[in-house]
Amino acid sequence: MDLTDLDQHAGHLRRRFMADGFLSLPGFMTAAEVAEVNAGVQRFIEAVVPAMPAELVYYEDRGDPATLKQVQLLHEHDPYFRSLMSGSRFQALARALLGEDVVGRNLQYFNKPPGIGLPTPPHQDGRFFMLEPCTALTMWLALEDVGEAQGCIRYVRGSHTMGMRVHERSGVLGFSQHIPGFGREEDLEREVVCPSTAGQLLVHHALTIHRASGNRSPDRSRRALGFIYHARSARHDEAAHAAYQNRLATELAAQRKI
Ligand SMILES: O=C(O)CCC(=O)C(=O)O
Repeated sequence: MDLTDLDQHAGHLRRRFMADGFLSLPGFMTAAEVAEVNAGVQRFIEAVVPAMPAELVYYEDRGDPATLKQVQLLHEHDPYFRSLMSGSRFQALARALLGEDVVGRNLQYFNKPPGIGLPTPPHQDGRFFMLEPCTALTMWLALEDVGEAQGCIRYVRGSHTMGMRVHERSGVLGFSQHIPGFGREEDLEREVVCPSTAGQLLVHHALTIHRASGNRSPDRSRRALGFIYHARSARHDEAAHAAYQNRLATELAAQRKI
């Protein structure tokens, strides 16, 4: 999808996004574009990750670099990822969907390594954002084909209209909070399973409940990039956010998880 397509379809995409709380755009990137992003990710993992602070890099097993599961703030550590975040099609889409100018907050790498990648617990991203109002979204770009066996994303359709659910500590590295009451009938019957092909973009509102299974495949990874944008008019409580991140990093270090 290029910027002209985006301009043409912006109204329709925004209506669907606001109604369902998520959007799925197969072929958002071509195979050649995804290959370029994958090369950028590989270079980043080899050249940049080793020098990054431990609280930005998570492994399923921190003694084994092959089990890398998450990296935060790629755009703050590398010009290529900065250019994907700002002045890009991703940013233009975020602006079109939120209906106003946006601020790029985080560009993350997600993986679920074969066989050991853990489930993503049910949560609403807005719980971590410290934003008022919670006008924000996350884009999830599939860097390879992701089926149910690898733990594709699942969204609860319409959950963004029902407010913030109670969250509590999950104990899962990378997803610090979860919704303990998830699994009611209305959660499960509205849940949409979203297998994706490489280059497909999923977008969800910051209040949309989502989760994913673990990676049961013995030999296929499950790599993706996550882009977080919020509306420029939303107030971000920088101090509360930094305090939460610091507390979390201290706990994770004490538990020897990072
Ligand atoms: O990749 C995943 O399983 C979860 C991603 C996620 O929670 C997000 O992008 O908000």
